[in-house]
Amino acid sequence: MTTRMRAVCFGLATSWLACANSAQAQNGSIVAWGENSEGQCSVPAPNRGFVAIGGGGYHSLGLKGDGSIVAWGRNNSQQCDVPAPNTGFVAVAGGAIHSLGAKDPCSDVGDINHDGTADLADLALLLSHFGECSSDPGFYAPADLDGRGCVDLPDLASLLALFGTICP
Ligand SMILES: [Ca+2]
Ligand SMILES: [Ca+2]
Repeated sequence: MTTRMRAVCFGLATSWLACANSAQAQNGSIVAWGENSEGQCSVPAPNRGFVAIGGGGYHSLGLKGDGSIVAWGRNNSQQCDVPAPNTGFVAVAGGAIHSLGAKDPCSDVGDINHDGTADLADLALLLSHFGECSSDPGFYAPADLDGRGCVDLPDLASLLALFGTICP
């Protein structure tokens, strides 16, 4: 998967508190520096696979190539608690104490591989990860359609119910 970084963002507008973010396009890692009072420059491991980033007041956001968002730093208003299901995101941004994520219009129709249709390829993908949970090393979040942490029967039922759906 290509992991070219698409954006460089900055933290809080007051420059003396700003935490600047940059990135290396090769492996999609994030390099952060500056004010780190809330851990906003301490990118969580594994620091790879990011395709876009966003900066909040004292928190930072990274969008991964699998469509999930990683958020870290100050979390006093739950700005780092990405709502479930943490999948299907295509863009991310940070406000002073809030966060924003834009979803792929196809993310809720069972199109796990983002090719525009919920079909056999998605079923094969789901079945190849069936039984995996978020604590498992090979866990593939996009196959966890309901975002409850495991690729299981509700996800399979959901995909079968949406089978054949073409994305808008
Ligand atoms: Ca598909
Ligand atoms: Ca699930």
